[in-house]
Amino acid sequence: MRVFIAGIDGYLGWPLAIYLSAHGHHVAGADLLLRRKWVAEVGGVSAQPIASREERLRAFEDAFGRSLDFRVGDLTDYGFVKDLFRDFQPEAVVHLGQMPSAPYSMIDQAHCVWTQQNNVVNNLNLLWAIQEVAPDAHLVKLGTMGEYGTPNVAIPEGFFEVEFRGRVDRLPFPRQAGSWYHQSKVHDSHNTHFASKIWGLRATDIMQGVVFGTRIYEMGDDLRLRSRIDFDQCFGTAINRFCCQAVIGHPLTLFGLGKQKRGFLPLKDSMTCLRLAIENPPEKGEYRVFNQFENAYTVTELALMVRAVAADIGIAAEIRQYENPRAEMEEHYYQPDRQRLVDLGYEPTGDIKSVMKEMMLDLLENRDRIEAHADVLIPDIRWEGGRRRSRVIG
Ligand code: USQ
Repeated sequence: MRVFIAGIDGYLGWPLAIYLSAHGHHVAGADLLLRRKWVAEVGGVSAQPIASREERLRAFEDAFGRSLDFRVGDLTDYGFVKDLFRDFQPEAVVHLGQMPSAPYSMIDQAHCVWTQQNNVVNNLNLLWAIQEVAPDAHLVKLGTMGEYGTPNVAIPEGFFEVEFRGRVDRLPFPRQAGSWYHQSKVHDSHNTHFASKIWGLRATDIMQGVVFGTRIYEMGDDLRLRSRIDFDQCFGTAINRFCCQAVIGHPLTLFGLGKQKRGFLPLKDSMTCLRLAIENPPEKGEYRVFNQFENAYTVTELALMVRAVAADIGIAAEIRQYENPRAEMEEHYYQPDRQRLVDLGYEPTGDIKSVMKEMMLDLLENRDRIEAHADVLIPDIRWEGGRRRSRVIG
């Protein structure tokens, strides 16, 4: 299948290009290389060194014996997007090309507005380009489990049947985002749903949980194919940060009570799920929603697992509670469904400790890089506004 990846240079986009190519798909993509700039802006660095775009292209050619059409450009520039679609004629479009960090979107007015403008406009451009140039193409849009928030009832996959004043309907499940970034994804969901309805587009909106992992099998031993892994307060997500912290002997940073529960999934599960969505497109005019995660865990459960795995490889990791810089419920009900991908053949990894071990062994080789940037481990971006470093509370 001809698959276009928007955001092909990112944490998910680059592994997906390799993974889909290894599974026989014809891939092309675009990226403005902004992730590299954002991480530098917040003082971070990828714990694993990553190759430049040019080195990545050479490594791809060495691995697959063909060149990769990976263009540098801005998805908010409609002319750029339309030209790409005319040249490549995609059958599937995977949209991973957005600003993905909740804390980054909370820094100040400029970061909030930029995040929403960039994310909402570039998704609209992809929708328009599909409708004008490739109307049969299937949009696989990366949303987030965080769109739902943490309601005190079970979370279905996008829609639920509701009875109100004696009448019944199937309606979108309420979205209650927890950051300006998550809110941008809610806008995207509404726009994508609307576009499917009026233009008859096919779309899968992926409500993905928090991804972790340093590599996928298909990267082999070529270090130029490796993905980035961030550990700063903005682009480092919980398990990735905990593993980086463990290997340098920094306490694992639990925010607040640490009883916040989220869906998590290894990088390789994310790749499998995206492939299943791509290879099983919906009918024209169908907008469907998949909840995509391996399992739900509290952050304390994860920190304890990281500590246990660290102990197995001879590292004594300490867990500490820090003031929570975010406005979020620290103890809550959480029961999201995850059936539609299983119905398509997804088999959740199960043993996530083995993934954590693989990560820590990879990260041990790059301890110096993490140590040199350890000051980005303690958060200071606050949801109530302004900046103040979180103190230890327990
Ligand atoms: N947390 C800690 N300590 C840390 C980092 C995070 O306790 O050092 C806690 C946070 O308070 C939060 C939870 O872990 O309750 C998850 O935080 P995160 O930074 O791992 O993930 P989040 O900000 O929710 O965002 C990430 C990705 C985003 C994606 C989202 C999926 O950055 O792109 O949309 O995960 S979800 O969380 O399901 O919305």
